[in-house]
Amino acid sequence: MRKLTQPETGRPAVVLVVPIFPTAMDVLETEFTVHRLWEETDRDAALVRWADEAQALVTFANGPVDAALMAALPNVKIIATMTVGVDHIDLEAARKRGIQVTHTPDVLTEAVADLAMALVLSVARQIVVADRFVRTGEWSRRVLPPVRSVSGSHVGVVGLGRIGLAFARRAAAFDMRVSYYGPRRKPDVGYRYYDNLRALARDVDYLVITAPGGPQTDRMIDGAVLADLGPNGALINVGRGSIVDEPALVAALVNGTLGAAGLDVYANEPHIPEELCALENVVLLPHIASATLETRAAMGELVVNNLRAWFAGRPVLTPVI
Ligand code: 8YV
Repeated sequence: MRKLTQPETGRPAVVLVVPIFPTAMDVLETEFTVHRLWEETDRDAALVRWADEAQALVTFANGPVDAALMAALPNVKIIATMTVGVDHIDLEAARKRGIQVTHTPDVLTEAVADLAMALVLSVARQIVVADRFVRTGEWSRRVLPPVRSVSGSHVGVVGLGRIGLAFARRAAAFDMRVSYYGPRRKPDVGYRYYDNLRALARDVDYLVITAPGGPQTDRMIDGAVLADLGPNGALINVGRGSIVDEPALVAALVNGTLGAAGLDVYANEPHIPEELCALENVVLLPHIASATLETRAAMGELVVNNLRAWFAGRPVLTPVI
């Protein structure tokens, strides 16, 4: 067991920044002394109280871990996030402090890819609009005009990583033509590679973002890319809101220079630009791509297993750094 300082219980102390999956929290409670940061009204005072004993931080997409939080808990040696994305963690600060960071890749790949496909279908076949059409009784007055087919259309994947590949498999099964853009061509991948994002946007009907957030992808989908995607194109984002220039996206949707969008992620969650709510051509989801019971349970288990490994002196299962 790695021990620095331990609370009176003899169990290592873990600070939970925000809630994670309930069963994972239950397991943590049985094996660790758990402090719940989000429940503290005086956060600074709580951090001072826990400063000596806290050895681990556990978090989720909505729980940023910045340099100040790490400095306030100087004995923290591992940060375990229940996400694959790590843009909410200051990795540079963690590196400088020699803090191990773990995340939860793989276990969420299929659920996120499912939701990306669901967004493509919802946007293309106007599922939400059609549902409203039925509920409001509009059906008895008129028929809903037909839309373009999904099968036979061309989809561009931005970031052909684990999730991008899982999405591409689904798209191919729907008889979509699949191309992709990313920092490099992937060997052994049958999809067409574009080394130019704007060229891809020009050629496709759907641009699906599965790339990670962070400085490398920050606002890479800008007004020019959206204009290239055009009035018949749709943007789907299950990556991170930071990848898209959100004001440019809103403007393009409002002006009709972009056809449609299906969004699970936003620049400043849970706040979204008000204009989006008034638009019929967007489907808006509250960052739920990984939110299936099976997936969240697996993500929670991986968080716990990473902590167990670290405290037992074994290599962690899914390190970031
Ligand atoms: C979210 C995700 O954590 O793993 C990630 O990086 O974005 C998701 O799993 C989740 O959907 C809640 O925000």
